[in-house]
Amino acid sequence: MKPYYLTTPIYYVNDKPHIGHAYTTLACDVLARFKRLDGYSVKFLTGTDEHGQKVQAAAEKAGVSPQEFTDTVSQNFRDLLVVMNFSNDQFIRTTEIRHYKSCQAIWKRLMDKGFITLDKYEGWYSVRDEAFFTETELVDGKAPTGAPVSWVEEPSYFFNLSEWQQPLLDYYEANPDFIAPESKRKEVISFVSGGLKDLSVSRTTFDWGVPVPGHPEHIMYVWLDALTNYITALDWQEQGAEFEKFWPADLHLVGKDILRFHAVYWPAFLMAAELPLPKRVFAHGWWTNEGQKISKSLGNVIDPLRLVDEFGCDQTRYFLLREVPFGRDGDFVRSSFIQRINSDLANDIGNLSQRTLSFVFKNLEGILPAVPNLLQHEDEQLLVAADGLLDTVRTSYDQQAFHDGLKQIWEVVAAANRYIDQMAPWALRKTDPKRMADVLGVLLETIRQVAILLQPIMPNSAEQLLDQLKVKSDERNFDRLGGSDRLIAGRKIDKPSGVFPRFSEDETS
Ligand code: ME8
Repeated sequence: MKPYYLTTPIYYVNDKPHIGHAYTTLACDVLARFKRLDGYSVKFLTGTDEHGQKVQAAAEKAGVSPQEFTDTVSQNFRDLLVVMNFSNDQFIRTTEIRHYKSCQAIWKRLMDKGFITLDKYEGWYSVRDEAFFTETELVDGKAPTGAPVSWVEEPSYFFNLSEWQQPLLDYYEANPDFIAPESKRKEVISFVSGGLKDLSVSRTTFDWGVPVPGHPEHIMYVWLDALTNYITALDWQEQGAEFEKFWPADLHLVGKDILRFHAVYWPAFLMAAELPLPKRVFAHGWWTNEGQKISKSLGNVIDPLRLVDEFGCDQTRYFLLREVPFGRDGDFVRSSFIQRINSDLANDIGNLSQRTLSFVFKNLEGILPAVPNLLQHEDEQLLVAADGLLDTVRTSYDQQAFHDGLKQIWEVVAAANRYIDQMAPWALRKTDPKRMADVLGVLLETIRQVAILLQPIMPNSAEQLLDQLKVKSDERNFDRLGGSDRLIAGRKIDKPSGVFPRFSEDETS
């Protein structure tokens, strides 16, 4: 089986999980599930970033040690995985001993090659971004993100990032798919073309982090520490078999605010350490809430646990990936969410499957009909569309264009709804029962393919649909799609029940 390794950012534990965390991990989860069903051996990594000044300050505020603090808060992120039905293969924490070893090993490599040297840092630092800024980068005395900055003067080790400008530009040019979407790729190229400064990679004014080997008064810069998680998880420092199998990563999925760290610093560290570079870094956009920037001070943070509680897990998963083209910023509008639940899910696919299955249950004694051998033009049209879905959806997902993949699936659902109205099996019941069974066979086969393809997005609902269609669990992989396989006739279904409930606002609340 071909390997496929994909990662989410590791999340800072200074805060509760919010929609941003759920969104990135969701996109990875969908891709991981898709690739598994498509015959890949997948490793899907997520975890928590537990060092740095920001986390240390949060622990102090909570009145506990950083370790106790991270033990507690990191759990919130693991809880989110369960609630959102994420299928990660590993959860890494940067406070694990093996991660310390891995960071120290990469540090030694860079140091031995002469790429890290001791000097003194004088400049601006934003704790919120855990990033350094030059005077000219500041906007009204703050970081470009609006975070406060403070003047820092301390001895520091520096990584010779400036020397990696040309190798990075050459790499971007030779690997046009390395950074996506295209607009973000252009931004990175223009940033790097403007020249790179050497990067301060150690701090001495706090101690919550990985000590620099041989100089424990220095703590490694949290981003060098954090980025290294992607190879720690494969036990690269112990020459683990997983490193051999899965590195370089196929995809690092990140939010747009942290693209620079993944598309500039990380590849430079890896080149310097003579390790292969990841194949692709994709930066998604940011959500606003009903038109407003999301911020704690505005009190409009979107809690993914509440969304799942109110609207359902699969509904939330579907909405987040369908509503906004992945890679662009998007606005969370409650009424649009409800609209999608009622229209795309309850009406389009929910009704299609419910009325087809009910009809079979009532009129064919619940025995699944076969897809006819001799197809009429309309049957063929619908089946050709269903058979073609895997290829088009795969192409979209490979570009992280989840919204496009879903649109294509819904075009087939719409075609099936038109087909049922046009063929009117209820009218054929008396006049031509053989044709009625054929029509139902074509419909059920279309629903089967749609349900198999929807497993990565809505695992529970797709499972229920496939259960109702009596598709066995070993018949749900993508090698069963595309016309090579058909619905197995003759199996007896149970009385169907609706899989996609309507959502109505509780008038009393
Ligand atoms: O950056 N909409 O951790 P983090 C969409 N530890 N995404 C959003 C968002 C919004 N409104 N707000 C935040 C870190 N995000 C580092 C990563 S990786 C080696 C280290 C996204 O907890 C944001 O883009 O701050 C980022 O991907 C994630 O949520 C928050 O990460």
